[in-house]
Order: sequence, then C-alpha cells, then structure tokens
Amino acid sequence: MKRRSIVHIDIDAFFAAVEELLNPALKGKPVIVGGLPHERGVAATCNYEARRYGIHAGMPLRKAYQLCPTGLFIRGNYQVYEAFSEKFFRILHEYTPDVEEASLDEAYLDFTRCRPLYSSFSEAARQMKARIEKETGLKVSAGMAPNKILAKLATKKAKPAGFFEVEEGGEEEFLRGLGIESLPGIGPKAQVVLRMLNIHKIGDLWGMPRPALRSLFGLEGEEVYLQSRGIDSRPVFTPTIPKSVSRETTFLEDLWDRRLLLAHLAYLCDRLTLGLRQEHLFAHVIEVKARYSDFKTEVRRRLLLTPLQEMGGIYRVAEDLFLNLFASSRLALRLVGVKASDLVRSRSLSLFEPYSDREERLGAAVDRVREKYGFGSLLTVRERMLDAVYAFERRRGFVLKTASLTK
Ligand code: DCP
Ligand code: CA
Repeated sequence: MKRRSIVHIDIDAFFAAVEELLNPALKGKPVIVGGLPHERGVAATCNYEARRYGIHAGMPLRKAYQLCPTGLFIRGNYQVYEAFSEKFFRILHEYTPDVEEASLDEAYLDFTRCRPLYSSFSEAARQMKARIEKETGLKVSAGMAPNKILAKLATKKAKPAGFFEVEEGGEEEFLRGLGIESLPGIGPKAQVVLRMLNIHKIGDLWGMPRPALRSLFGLEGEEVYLQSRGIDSRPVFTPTIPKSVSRETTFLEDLWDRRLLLAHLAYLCDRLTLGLRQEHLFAHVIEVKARYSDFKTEVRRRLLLTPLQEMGGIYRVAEDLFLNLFASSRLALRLVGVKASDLVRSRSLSLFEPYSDREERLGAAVDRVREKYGFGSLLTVRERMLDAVYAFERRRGFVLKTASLTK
C-alpha cells in the first residue's frame, strides 16, 4: 500500500482552556471543570496546572479538592465547548476533505489525496495548527505519521502545544522508548500483568511472541502485537456524503402572493443551510421546485462552480431561480422547495480561488445565537412575513404545515 500521510490533532486541556479564554483571570491557576468541590460527580478535565497536583479527568471532585483546595472549580458549559469544537472542525475541513471526528476536540486527517495542493504536508499541518490556535485562541497538539496509531502517539509526544512528525524509517526508534501505557489496547489490568513480566516500554513488547500475547490478552493480544509495531491499516473514516439535502413545504392554502412565496423560500433556505453547516457540506447545485394548484411540478436548477453553504448566497440563487419559474406561472402554488446537491465537504481546495470566509463566520455566529435562544430568535424581515400565516415559537421557529420541517 502507498505510504499515507495521516495527521492526528487534539486540543490541549479542551474544556479548561475554553474557560481560561473566557475568563483570563483563571490563567496560571489550577482549573478543574466538571462541578463544584463538594458536588457529586467527577472532573471532566483540568488544566495543566491542576494536573501537577495529580488531578485528572474522571477523578471524583471531592478527591480533586483534597489534592488542591486552592483549585478553581467550574461547572462548565457544554454548549460553549460545542461552538468551539465546530469552529475547530470547520478549519480542519478546509485542509482536506478526509476528516474523521474522533471526539469533540480530536480528529484524524488524511492528507494523502491532497498531494497536488501542498508542497510539504508537514508545512501544511503546521500551518493548520497555527491557524486553529490563532482563530480559536486554544492551543492544539498535532502528530503526523503514515497511519492513525502512529499519528496519535506522535500527538501524545507533542503535547502540550507541539507538533511531532514520525519520519519515514523513524518508526522503530519512535516506538521503542514509549511506555506501554500509551498503547490504546493496553488497559490498566494489562499494564499490571506486563510490568510483572518486566515489560515497561513498547520496545520490550517486541520480544513477546504473538501466541504469548494472545494467550495473555485474547483477541486484544493480536491488537497489541500490531500496535506495538506501529502497524495500522484502518482508514481515516469519513462519514458518507449524502446525495442531497432538501427542504420543502406544502402551503395551508394555495398561494399567489409573490412576497409570501419568497418568505417561504427564504425560511426553507435558512433551514437548509443550517443542515449544510451541521454536516460541513457545500453545494455545487441548487434546485428550486414549485408545484401548482393543478399538481404539475416544475424545477429549476443551477450549477455553481464555487460551492455554497451559507444563507445569503444560497437564497440569492434560489430567489433568482424561483422568480424565473414564477414569471411564467398562470396558477397559484401549493408547494415550494429548495434542494442542495452535488455536495462536497470543503470548498477551499480550489487552488485558484481564495475566498472570504465572512459569510461562513456569520453563519457560525447565527448558529451560536440560535443554540442559546432558539432557531426563531434570529430571522430576517423577509422570513418574519410568515407571521401572517403560521404559529411562531422562538425555540423552533415557524410551525409549517409539513411538520418534519420544523425539527
Ligand atoms: N472529557 C470529559 N470526560 C472525560 C474525558 C474528557 O468530559 N472522562 C471532556 C473534557 C475534555 C474533552 O473531553 O476537555 C477532551 O478530552 P481529552 O481527553 O482530549 O482531554 P483534554 O483536552 O482536557 O486534555 P489533553 O490536553 O490531555 O488532550
Ligand atoms: Ca484534548
């Protein structure tokens, strides 16, 4: 198999780092996120200052308090962390379409397909790391290697805030000195057994024959055998891209009023673009559909050389298509819909077309407000014309006739 270029990237002390960013007075002090000292429950994470006291994720809060009574304990706000996570992934998707979201703050990227775009993958990875740090204000660590396990171990070595690359031919040297506990296949129990056998480093594992590992750890033993040699053929798992995303609605009664029709169209575009942003998708084709009172259906579509994701751009195209279609209509309409297809995960892979991400930032900001105050909290004047027709809920927006659309 061709040598791959895999990057693993992970935000340092994620929840705690966000808290420090929101409240700079916390900087330099031990911070524990997850609850107050005397609450039940465990620490979700803590910053590196708190780790010096022996505190770690999963530790009961009371115990953390005993270890560090001067620590600053914070309950935490998951929605805020999610917003940072979204931004993190948004940037990653600009560097390659092959991104696997391993957790809220951790990803694998496969750069192999992007050979024509970058003169040096390490340079691109370093630049990506720097950009994330600049745009989110959080520190990240990254590792680069020919497969996922080595890339993840490289990140571990790079922490905090570093970048480490396992160069071709350097795999053995890299692995030899790492502690056995760094292999995901070796849990606390296995560690005890191996240490009794005087095996502490990954290099020590190489002397153990495959059957011996298997008899010690069962099927896991096979994993350990491969992991300890840095063998891992798992692909970077990219969720499949849907064929299309669409939103449509039948009206309560047939409509002829152009402004009200456009209000529906705008609202549907808004719901559609929310879906696109959530899936990190951009559309090369926008299609508008209208059904007349005699049930005849017409569609108009447009191919876009630069794919779109945001409300502003998509609505402009949809409006244009709709007006073009409506101009020749003699009947009232009973349904209107908008569909995005020929979807891609990233748009900035175009070599020739630098683009402004102003609209994307606007989209992310809109999502944040809505997350907090509800979808209906931010609608355009055009969309609010639907007040004349539908019940409105701040949490959900308008209650259209097609119930699934208000989800
Ligand atoms: N998390 C959690 N409960 C856990 C582990 C983690 O809620 N048992 C949350 C809090 C972390 C975030 O997930 O901030 C990311 O987990 P990581 O394991 O990546 O840990 P950190 O990012 O906090 O620290 P590190 O710098 O070691 O990556
Ligand atoms: Ca992390």
